[in-house]
Amino acid sequence: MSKTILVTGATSGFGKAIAERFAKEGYTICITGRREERLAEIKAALEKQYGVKVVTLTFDVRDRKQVEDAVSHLKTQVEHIDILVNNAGLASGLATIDEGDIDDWEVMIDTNIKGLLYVTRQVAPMMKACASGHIINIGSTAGNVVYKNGNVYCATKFAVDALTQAMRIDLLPYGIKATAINPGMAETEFSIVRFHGDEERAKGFYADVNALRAEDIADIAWYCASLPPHVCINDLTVTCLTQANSVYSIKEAERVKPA
Ligand code: NDP
Ligand code: 8X3
Repeated sequence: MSKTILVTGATSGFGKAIAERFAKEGYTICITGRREERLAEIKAALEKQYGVKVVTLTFDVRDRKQVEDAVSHLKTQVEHIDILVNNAGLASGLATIDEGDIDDWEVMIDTNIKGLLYVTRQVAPMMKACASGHIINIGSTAGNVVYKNGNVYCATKFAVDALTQAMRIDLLPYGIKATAINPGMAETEFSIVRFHGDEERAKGFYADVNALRAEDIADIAWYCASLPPHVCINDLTVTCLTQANSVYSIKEAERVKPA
């Protein structure tokens, strides 16, 4: 019987790449997001290319009832969830604490913290019942070190770090692994969303930094998931070569190239 992975926020970026990486390994794939058409396209592509079963669930992680209904439906489609990747998330805006848009703050807190909790609360009991499973939370370097204007987004990712630690403790007796993957700058739709659809500004953010790709994070998720049963990566921070942490980065042009 094939193993099953549930990836939230799989309509683009990391989530989409993680779904594809695990489809390549023969997993049954459950993908979620709000954009139904994209989920349908990804399902068709993965089924065609890898011959795996793909289940799509269209819901907003901020809506507790939608999350409960979606996971209830999922239970009729798959027997067990081996891996949950809590990936759905976003930054909205970049402003000082005295000028930030409170609506942006609500969206980030509701998605990155409460959404992650709603999904986990539904899936963790399924894993507990089988005394096995792996929860991979996508944190961020923003959850290691706060950067200027990052305030609330950083706070949500600090919360993801705390919750990953908490999950590892609470689920320890049941053999359930909890891993935080903390990426630095990666060129996905992330900055387009952060800058409220300003694609030029988003492009400028990644100019000449050779940022991480979604596929890099997918390979890392696969690495964490494919280790022997007794080995659990607790947290893993990854940046591109021109970034040291969430505060310090340079441009490719500033890097001394090997002779
Ligand atoms: P993308 O914008 O490309 O993908 C975000 C995904 O999250 C989409 O599939 C989106 O789906 C989903 N999503 C957002 N809000 C909701 C919601 N309310 N309900 C359901 N799904 C939602 O960005 P990334 O792939 O870069 O981001 C993925 C995760 O990685 C996020 O948690 C982000 O904070 C984190 N991260 C990103 C980094 C980066 O530099 N790119 C670095 C470190 C961490 P849809 O819109 O269809 O609902
Ligand atoms: C996303 C990375 O540095 O853009 O979590 O906040 S950063």
